[in-house]
Amino acid sequence: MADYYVGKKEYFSKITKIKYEGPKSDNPLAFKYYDPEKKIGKKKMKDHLRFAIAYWHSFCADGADPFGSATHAHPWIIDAKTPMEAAEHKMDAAFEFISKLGAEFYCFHDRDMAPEGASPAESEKNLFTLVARAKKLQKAAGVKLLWGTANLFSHPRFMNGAATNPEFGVVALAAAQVKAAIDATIELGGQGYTFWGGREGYMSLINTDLKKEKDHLARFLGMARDYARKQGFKGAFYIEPKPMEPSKHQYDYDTETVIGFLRHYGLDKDFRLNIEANHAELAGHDFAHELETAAAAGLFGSVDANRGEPRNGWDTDQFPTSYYETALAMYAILKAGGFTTGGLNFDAKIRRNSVDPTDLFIAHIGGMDTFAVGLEIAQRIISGGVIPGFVKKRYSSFNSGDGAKFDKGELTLDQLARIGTAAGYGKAGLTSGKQEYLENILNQYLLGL
Ligand code: XLS
Ligand code: NI
Ligand code: NI
Repeated sequence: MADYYVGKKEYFSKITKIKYEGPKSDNPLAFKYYDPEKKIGKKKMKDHLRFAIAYWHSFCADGADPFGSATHAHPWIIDAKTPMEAAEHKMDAAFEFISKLGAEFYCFHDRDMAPEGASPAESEKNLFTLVARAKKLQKAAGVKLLWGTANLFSHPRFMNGAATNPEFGVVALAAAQVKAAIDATIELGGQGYTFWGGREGYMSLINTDLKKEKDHLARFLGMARDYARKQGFKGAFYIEPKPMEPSKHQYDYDTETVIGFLRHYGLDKDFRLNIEANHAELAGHDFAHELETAAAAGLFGSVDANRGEPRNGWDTDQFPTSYYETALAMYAILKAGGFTTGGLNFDAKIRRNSVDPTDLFIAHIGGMDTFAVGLEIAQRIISGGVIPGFVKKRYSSFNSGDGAKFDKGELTLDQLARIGTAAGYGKAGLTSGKQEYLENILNQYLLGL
């Protein structure tokens, strides 16, 4: 029996299961570093990394951009007679691809999977016809759902927002979509449900009631949470921060903003962060900064694994290629205890001019290898001990005596000041931060030395 799924027609017929061949392999269709069964610390690589494929970029996006039409002629669209038939073929292609690649998970928007109908009821019917099919294909292909979501940004009716729309009627239509997408996620055994606030923000303050819109967003999220829990959903809810694009300003600007928002509205028990590398960059942060910030608040959840282009100010959604970036990201993730419900979702797309049929495989292989290397380096940072040991020692004056009392909140400002005055200036504070030394060590780990 083949170790992958093929439907009525084989869409990637020149490709079979992608295997690990090791760093010396010159086969572009093999993993060089991602060895799923290899143990890193206590877990296998595949269980640390929990790779997911993004349905929208890989099977729906066609290479079109604001300056030119589609360049990717997907065979699963061309050979279909109706939108529903196209959706079925696309699903076959998706599960064939995911299982040949050996990714364990996928993520989808409602409209990626099923076309919108003439009414909300027809849209829901379309979705559930395809969800029933996806349920069978998940089983046949050995693939699971990491998270589901609703597309509340593509259709013109959402041009002024979804949950934050100034018209109540649009908010209600957004609810109909989210309710169905939650039901679909539950039906497919999804481990999470994501909210990316595509158009939940503003283009201009001059026509916007900012407070009302933020209140409405929180109200809507709370309602979605209550509904899903009532239906028995035990998974995680994620908010995916992004500072801008398509809006000028989005309310889920960055991790710190989202943490404040969740706490302000009492949503922090159920919602966690889904952090995207490219969005971190757009907000002026390092990817690892966003991960550590979420972890520090106990709200780290999942990752949209991609990269930006530092010279462009938009969401280029490229496949990750930097070991340095994935090493620091995986270090942050390991320190946070690793993934539970989350994983590494490739919210990334091949370039408009990447038109060879193998390019989609090669892009994902590169992304998976880049994260596998990042994981290896992160594990070296931890087991090498120098870097975490340095950080521990750097704060060791808070381990005992008055330092420990301060940490526990047992000192008043008056007492603290008296300790400082009594100790005098001496050499206080003149200790090296050793940044260059630690950076050199990190570079040694990067080369595996
Ligand atoms: C867009 C977002 C989107 C979410 C899912 O920038 O990254 O793809 O991940 O709605
Ligand atoms: Ni994303
Ligand atoms: Ni994005």
